[in-house]
Amino acid sequence: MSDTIRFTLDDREVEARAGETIWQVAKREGTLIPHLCHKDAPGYRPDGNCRACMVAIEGERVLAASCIREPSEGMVVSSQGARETRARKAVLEMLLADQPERDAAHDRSAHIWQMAEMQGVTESRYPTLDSDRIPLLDDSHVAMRVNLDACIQCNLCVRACREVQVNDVIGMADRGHDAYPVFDFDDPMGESTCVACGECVQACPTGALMEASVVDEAQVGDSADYDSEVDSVCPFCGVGCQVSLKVKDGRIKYVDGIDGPANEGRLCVKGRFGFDYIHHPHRVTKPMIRRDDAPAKGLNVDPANPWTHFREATWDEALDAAASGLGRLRDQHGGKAVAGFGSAKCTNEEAYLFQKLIRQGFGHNNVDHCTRLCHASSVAALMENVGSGAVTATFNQIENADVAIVIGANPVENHPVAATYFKQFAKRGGKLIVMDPRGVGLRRFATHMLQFRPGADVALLNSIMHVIVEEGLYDQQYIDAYTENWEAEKAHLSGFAPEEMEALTGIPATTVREVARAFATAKAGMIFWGMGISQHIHGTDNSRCLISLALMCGHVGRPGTGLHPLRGQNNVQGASDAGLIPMFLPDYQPVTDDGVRSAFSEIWNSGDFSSQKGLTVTEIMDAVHDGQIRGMYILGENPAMSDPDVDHARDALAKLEHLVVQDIFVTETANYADVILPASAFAEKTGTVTNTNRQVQMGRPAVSPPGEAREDWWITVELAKRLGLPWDYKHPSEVFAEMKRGMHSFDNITWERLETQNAVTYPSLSPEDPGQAIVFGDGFPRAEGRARFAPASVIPPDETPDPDYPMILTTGRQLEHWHTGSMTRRSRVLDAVEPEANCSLHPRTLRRLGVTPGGMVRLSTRRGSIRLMARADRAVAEDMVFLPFAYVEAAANILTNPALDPYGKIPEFKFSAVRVEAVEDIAAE
Ligand SMILES: Nc1nc2c(c(=O)[nH]1)N[C@H]1C(S)=C(S)[C@@H](COP(=O)(O)OP(=O)(O)OC[C@H]3O[C@@H](n4cnc5c(=O)[nH]c(N)nc54)[C@H](O)[C@@H]3O)O[C@H]1N2
Ligand SMILES: Nc1nc2c(c(=O)[nH]1)N[C@H]1C(S)=C(S)[C@@H](COP(=O)(O)OP(=O)(O)OC[C@H]3O[C@@H](n4cnc5c(=O)[nH]c(N)nc54)[C@H](O)[C@@H]3O)O[C@H]1N2
Ligand SMILES: [Mo]
Repeated sequence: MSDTIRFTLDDREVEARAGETIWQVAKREGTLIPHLCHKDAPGYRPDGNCRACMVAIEGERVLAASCIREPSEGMVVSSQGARETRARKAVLEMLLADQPERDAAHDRSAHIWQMAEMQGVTESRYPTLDSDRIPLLDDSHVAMRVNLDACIQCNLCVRACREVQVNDVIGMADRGHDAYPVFDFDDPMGESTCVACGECVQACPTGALMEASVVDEAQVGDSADYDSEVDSVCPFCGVGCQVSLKVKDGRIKYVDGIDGPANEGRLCVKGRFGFDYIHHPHRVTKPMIRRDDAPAKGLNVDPANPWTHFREATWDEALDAAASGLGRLRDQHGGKAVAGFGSAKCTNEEAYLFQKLIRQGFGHNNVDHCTRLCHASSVAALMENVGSGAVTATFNQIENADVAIVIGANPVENHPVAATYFKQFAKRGGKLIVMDPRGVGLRRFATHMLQFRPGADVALLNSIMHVIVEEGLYDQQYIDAYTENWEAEKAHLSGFAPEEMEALTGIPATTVREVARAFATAKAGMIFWGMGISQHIHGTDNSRCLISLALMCGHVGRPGTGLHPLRGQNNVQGASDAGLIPMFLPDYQPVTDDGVRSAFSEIWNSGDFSSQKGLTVTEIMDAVHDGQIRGMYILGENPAMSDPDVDHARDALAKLEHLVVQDIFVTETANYADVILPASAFAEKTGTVTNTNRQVQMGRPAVSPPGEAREDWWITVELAKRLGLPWDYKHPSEVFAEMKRGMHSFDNITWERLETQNAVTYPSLSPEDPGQAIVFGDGFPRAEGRARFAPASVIPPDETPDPDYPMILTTGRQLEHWHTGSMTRRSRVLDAVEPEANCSLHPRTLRRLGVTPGGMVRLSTRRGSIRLMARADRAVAEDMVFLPFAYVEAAANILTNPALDPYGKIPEFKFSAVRVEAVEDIAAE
């Protein structure tokens, strides 16, 4: 049987593919049939409720809604005849009768007006209905406006909220003509559980739901009133959503999601509403030099005047000062006196130039970035046992899975668009196994929620694998063909019966057995993980267990299978690939390999540099304290907030003889600078970034950098020249071309391709191949093509609770804020939603401490203490505190333990012993 259907559309013979509707075929053939309740975008199911797309079908008495009707063989369809055109006009006229006048419309360019124009409808013959039934304006949300007088009950917002983003906030109240969308139980939008992804606003065809930034006080607006629109990539997380930035008068007015390979049009609150940090008055717009009369270096937390200790300078003066300060240290003490932190927020080209500057300009490998605090341990385990640090499958592959594990990750808040796919997977019957000490948002969709003891991952994962071995559920064929060290792993696991591990994990053996069976017997299973796995002194062991689990079940290399550490920063994958790592040159080629170094010396046309692995982020800070490192160049990182035991890091920054900081704000780190170089934000520059899916995407400038701020790559090149390097790049495309010479991952990916296609996944096997979503189907990039089982033993956290510090502190993130807050606390919408430093404790714990929710507590560890507001949250275990690290006034990292994982050198951000006290008690002390 052929899977195409032949039918006649407007006197032409056409073909429909399986599952295509008449509307879709018509569109493909060049006829746009008007549509309102139907959104032509991935994820939107046709609903056929508005009747704006009626067509006539020969032999049928009534007209059919083309958006939902599939053609059948030999069908004769007419879309332009008098009868259906008249019917469609009538529908539009009836709907327009109830719309505000176009001049006073909430969105003068709303889809409904375009459709009316297309159908030749300018005014309505029908009377306006009684306006009493219209609910009043709802302006309770800072980011969106609800004006239901324009609502046509098309149900798109409900589908957007429930089916596309799976947030389940919007529903329809009442029936028929009186139906209207409500938030939760008819709450004002701003008081509902809405997470402000804005999908409903993007879907609404009338302007009933609008971005607040598009309408004026009178609720009148025009979404087409912009000067330019630019396709680029979201600057926040590693999902890499493609965005369309609408620019008016040199400012971003609003943002739409577009059909990128990772996001298919979806966005989250940060991507859609968090763009305005780039217009904040705190932007550094001129190069700055520390004043001669500035006090000793330290934190100046006066947010109103972060510039106090600096004076403006010209670019020439600032670059000369920056370069001569670093150059002098190099000349007096050797290149190793200067180290660099590059950025995962900048582009691939910028990351590449940064590591090249340190290696070529200073002769060593003391260059690192925030990956060290992030997935360093995951990458160490993946490199060691799989032979490659990147994901083996895109997160979107969950569409083909029947079971998925999400462990130590909170994607609903931290990778919200990826989470929409996870939620859809669960809704269509996929088995979702969530493992986290905290009851994270995804638990609502989980078939199994294992809320286990923090730090007990190895015990839990080994016990799952024990069951798989004991019950013979492993995939012997796969193991024989593609792995090594199985017998050792198998023997090792015998000591981890779930009945015995229960005391450590808190998870009943029966649950462990169920989960083991569900994962091992599935046809296709995926594993996703995050910081709950990586940020431990046994982070590498945690990841080794996940790798072993996937391998023994043969869940790698096929559709719906794979290992996926959810990468964090927008370009942490790319920055790591580009060699912003002390042990690796681009593409993870070891610095210790003479052949590799000589290949790069040749590309760079320069001499050799150190064959010694460089120091990592926290080791660099220690080396500053030891006096070995005296100067630093820090690009787009904020270690004065993000490093563990941050007082130690701040003291190191203060001790530096020369610090050059290149950022868009005077961050806490920039407070310690001698020279601040004003950079351009992502929306102001050209360059490529690589997301968690290995998708290389093109970022384009939408607006100009403010004042004299310049693109990061330009600044690094100017510094390099002043440090005596023969660099003459004039455009990022030249840097990209050079990168390709040393990086096979970019084979078949060219700048020109990215300019036209926006995204290519690596590896791409030919100039036409969009790239491989799944890798390692036929073996691994290791000896004999085999991945390796790496048995892991239980290691307790570095610091365990005791009578002085009886509880467990865990740190992490919240939906609205980005890391150290530098960007999101300067975004109007995001800061309004989450304005105050907070931590979360179980309500019973709060009661025991005598703290009412919203009251103040003091948290103290062996490193220091902070005060902040405490929230009640049943998702947190009774002996734990969850603390986000975005707030300088209560900086989480004053408390955290800098103890490191020996392989990944990642600190134990997820476990410290802490004391919690009510602030009233403190006052009474
Ligand atoms: N909104 C927002 N999104 C972000 C970021 C942000 O700052 N804000 N940052 C981005 C970056 S760089 C990263 S790396 C990602 C991080 O994204 P995630 O990995 O989701 O980040 P976290 O919130 O740090 O921690 C994840 C989970 O680990 C759990 N956990 C704590 N201890 C343990 C443990 O011992 N075992 C296990 N299995 N789990 C544990 C916590 O309860 C938490 O739910 O997010 C990215 N996305
Ligand atoms: N307690 C605790 N600490 C943690 C973690 C945790 O879970 N708990 N997580 C760790 C993890 S996973 C990470 S990734 C790190 C993140 O640590 P950082 O990377 O230090 O944190 P960010 O706030 O993302 O810093 C990015 C900086 O880049 C600047 N910036 C943004 N765009 C641009 C640009 O285009 N050009 C330039 N030049 N600058 C730009 C921002 O203003 C900001 O200062 O934090 C780590 N620290
Ligand atoms: Mo991260």
